[in-house]
Formats: sequence, C-alpha cells, structure tokens
Amino acid sequence: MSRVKNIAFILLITIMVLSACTPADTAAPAAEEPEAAAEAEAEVAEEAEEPAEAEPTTYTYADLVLCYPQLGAESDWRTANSASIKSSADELGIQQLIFSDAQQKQENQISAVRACIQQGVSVIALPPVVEDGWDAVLTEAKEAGIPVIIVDRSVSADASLYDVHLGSNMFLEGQRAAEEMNALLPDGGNILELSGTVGSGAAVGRADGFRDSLNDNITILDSQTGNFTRAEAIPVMEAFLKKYAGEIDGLFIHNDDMAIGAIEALKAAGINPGDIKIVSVDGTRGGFQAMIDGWIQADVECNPLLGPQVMEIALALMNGETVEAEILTNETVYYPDNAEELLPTRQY
Ligand code: GYE
Repeated sequence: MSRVKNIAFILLITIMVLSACTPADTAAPAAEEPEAAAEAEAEVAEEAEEPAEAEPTTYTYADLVLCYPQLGAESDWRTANSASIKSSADELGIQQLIFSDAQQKQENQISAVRACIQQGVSVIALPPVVEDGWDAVLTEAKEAGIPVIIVDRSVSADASLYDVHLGSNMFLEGQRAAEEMNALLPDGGNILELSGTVGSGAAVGRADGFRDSLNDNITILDSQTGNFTRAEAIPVMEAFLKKYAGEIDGLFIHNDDMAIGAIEALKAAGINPGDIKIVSVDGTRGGFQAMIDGWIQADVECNPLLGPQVMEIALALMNGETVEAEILTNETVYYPDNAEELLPTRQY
C-alpha cells in the first residue's frame, strides 16, 4: 500500500471512530449533568425532609377535638362528671369539646357518636348508658381511625373495638356494699335492692358484686330499678313499703340520688332514720348529708371526677401512644362518724 493510501486509510478510520463517538459520547456528560444535578437536589430535599419523617408530629391539647356524648343528667354523680369534663377541657385549652346529653337514651348516644365520626373528631370518649348494642357504631369509629375511650360504665363489645376503659370497678363497689350490709346485719335479715338503670354496667356490676359477697343469712326479697334518679326511686320505695311492710331490715341502693328519693318515701311512711339499714353508692354531698342525718349507714365511693384523666388519655391516643387497656379508679367507703367533718371537702 502506498503512503498516500495509508494516510487516507488512517483518516477514514479516524473519521469513522470520531463520527461513531460524537455526538453521543461527547454529549453524554453534558446530558448527565442536569440529571446529576436533579439527583443531588433530590438528595438535599430528602435530607431536609428526613428529620420530619423520622420525628412524627406531636399533638398538644390545642389540637384535640374531643367528643363526649354524655349519657344524661340523671344524678349528682353525672352532673359532677359533666362539670369535670368541661372544666378540664377549658383548663387544658383543648381545641374543641363536642358535648351532648343523650337523656339516658342509647339511640341518642349512638346518633351523637355518628355525628362526631362524620365531623372527624380526634378522639371519642363515651360513657355508655347500657352495656350492649355498641358493636356497630364502635366498628364505624374504628374504621374511621378515631380512637375511643369508654368512660365510667363498661360495654359488652369486644375490647378490640375500643382503646381504653377508664372508670370504676362496679363489681368491687357491689362487694364493698355487701360487706357493709353483712356488718350492719350480723344476725342476718331481709333486704331490698333499688338498682340502677337496667342493663347498665354500673347496675349489673354492683348487683353481681353484691350477691357475690353477701352473707347467706341475708335474703334479697326483691329488686327493682329506680333508673338512678331521685324521682323514679320514690314510687319504687312506696311500692316496696306497701308490699313488704314490717319485713325490711335493710336496703341496698345503687346510688345516692335514689337513696334520697327512697328516704323521702321512708319519712312519709313514718319510718325513723336507722330503723332500716341503708347502704348506698357514690359519696355525693347529698349522700354525706343523709349519713349525717342518720339515714345512710355506709356510702361506697364512686368517683365522677374523670375529666383530667380523660384529657390525658385522649391526647396520648391522638399521639399514637400505647395506653393501658383498663384504668380503674381507686375508691373507698365513707361512714357517718366522720361525714360532718368531710362534707365541706366534698367536690360533688
Ligand atoms: O353511680 C350514678 C350515675 O355510672 C357510675 O351513674 C355511674 C353511675 C353513678 O347515675 O349516680
């Protein structure tokens, strides 16, 4: 091959190689640049977002919208419970308290819970009027991702349908009441029971606990409901007095309001304080006054001042914290001997 031919061949190869490489290869780094820049930017952005992702939002009381579908206004206990919820909400500065009064009707409470779900509240705290019949609406709350605290009375629904139960141990209250009755009637006797709202956790627990611990020599002649109200207890006691005249040694009454109603009927029938031994529940001011007056011989405490705990638990649930499934209130029994001294200290 001549030199000229050689040079031409080399040139051809060079041109071919160059044309094969250019523009793609030479353009490649240039094309990569925006991509790399974008990647780098994304990395920076990711870095900026990372701490926010790793550290979830911590809610404060100012974020809390709490639904409290109160069951009614049937007793002094209930009035104190409502006041405790409202004042705690106020003091802690929660964003909103959605409070309603179901007038002791479950259907009203269910509608109130549904309205709260629709509104997308942060937490629902439900004091259920009765134990059964909550499954559907609790499932709806669960599906909507709204935490639920069952307050005061219990529900029969599966525990997976709510987050916490906060309230009193009603069975233990019943047992304590029985121990008091045992002590008041050491030789046994006949008693009557004025029970709370039929099907309510408070009435069921107290009745069961009472029967569990009552001495065998004490007979429960009859049990009727006074629906936890003063007004409804009066005719029940009047009927008891007619039916069991002269036979009644003691009364187990499920709350102080009904005890006060029953005492009115006893007074009207000419019965003297202490003639019939009375064990009541709650420890309201009215109950303390009835102990001072000699009508009630023992008052089993049931504490309604649950507001601060409800708020604390609600905020914890809102923040995704784990809370104990059942939180029971510490309670005691009150007696006439120091009722006068304690009355001024009573908050409800
Ligand atoms: O004892 C009674 C009220 O559920 C513990 O309800 C509550 C009860 C309380 O009406 O007074």
